Amino acid sequence: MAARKVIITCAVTGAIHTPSMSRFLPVSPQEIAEAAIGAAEAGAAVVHLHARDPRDGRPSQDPAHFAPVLEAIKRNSDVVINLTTGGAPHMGVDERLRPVAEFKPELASLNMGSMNFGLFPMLERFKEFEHDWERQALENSRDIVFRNTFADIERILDLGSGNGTRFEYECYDVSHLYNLAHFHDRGLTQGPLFVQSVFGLLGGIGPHPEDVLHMRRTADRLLGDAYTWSVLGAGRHQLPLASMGAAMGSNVRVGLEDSLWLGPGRLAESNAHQVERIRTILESLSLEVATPDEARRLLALKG
Ligand code: KMH
Ligand code: ZN
Repeated sequence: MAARKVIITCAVTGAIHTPSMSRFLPVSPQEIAEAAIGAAEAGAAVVHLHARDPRDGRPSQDPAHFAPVLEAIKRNSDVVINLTTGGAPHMGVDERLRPVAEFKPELASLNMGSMNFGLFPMLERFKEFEHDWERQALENSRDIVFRNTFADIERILDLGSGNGTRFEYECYDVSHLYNLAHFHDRGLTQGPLFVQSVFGLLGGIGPHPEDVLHMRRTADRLLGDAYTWSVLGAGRHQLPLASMGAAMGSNVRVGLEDSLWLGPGRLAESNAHQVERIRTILESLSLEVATPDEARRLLALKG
């Protein structure tokens, strides 16, 4: 029997971690592009991208900060590019949509509900911040709602269907699966739905194996064979949950957006290191890593 192909997504920088937390976090367009290309060479079929202002590393949705990243990646790799519509939790939806509106990517993230985004336990562990915006992020982080109303979601779906962009549906809890099923039942989404289930962020579902089982069973019940599953564990849960998901039939997501770590107390020196780690685990489970073109077929992307 042929081995199952597993899509590795690598989320290379995100908007949650800050440069003072790890000197390995990619910040400049060149660093973000190199990190994405390195991840692709290590086996990632998809790179999920945010951009940062190179002056101080703060998250940016300015297309001018994305353009050089996309050019460099496309010159060097056929990896699937997935652009964020989440941006950073403090941003409004207009700002968050700028890169997807401008670049019309094959794939983009779509967050399936509003939630508290509990950054502060993680931010509090870091005492020394080089930039004021990092300190402010810590001060504000108890009081932030990551807003994804039904109107916001519908607007992002509309934008995608106009551009041929498909989505990585980020589901941080069981209710987000119900929201996705609602849109699917209304005919506003088309399968295969790429469901990224996110575990271990305060404000969302926890990282317990029972949580993974519950999300899987609920997605099966609500979405049947209309969905393709992927698992993301935040922080130290990254590798254990990706491994558990893979053994249960999921695709996986790693990268410095989701975890700065390679092991206890050991910072990941690159995104590629995390991809190599999960790749070794997948191959030990007799699974094969999907190429970008295989991912395009599995997810029905426009290519
Ligand atoms: N930081 C991840 C858990 C987005 O970019 O739309 C969620 C994320 C959101 O990737
Ligand atoms: Zn993201």
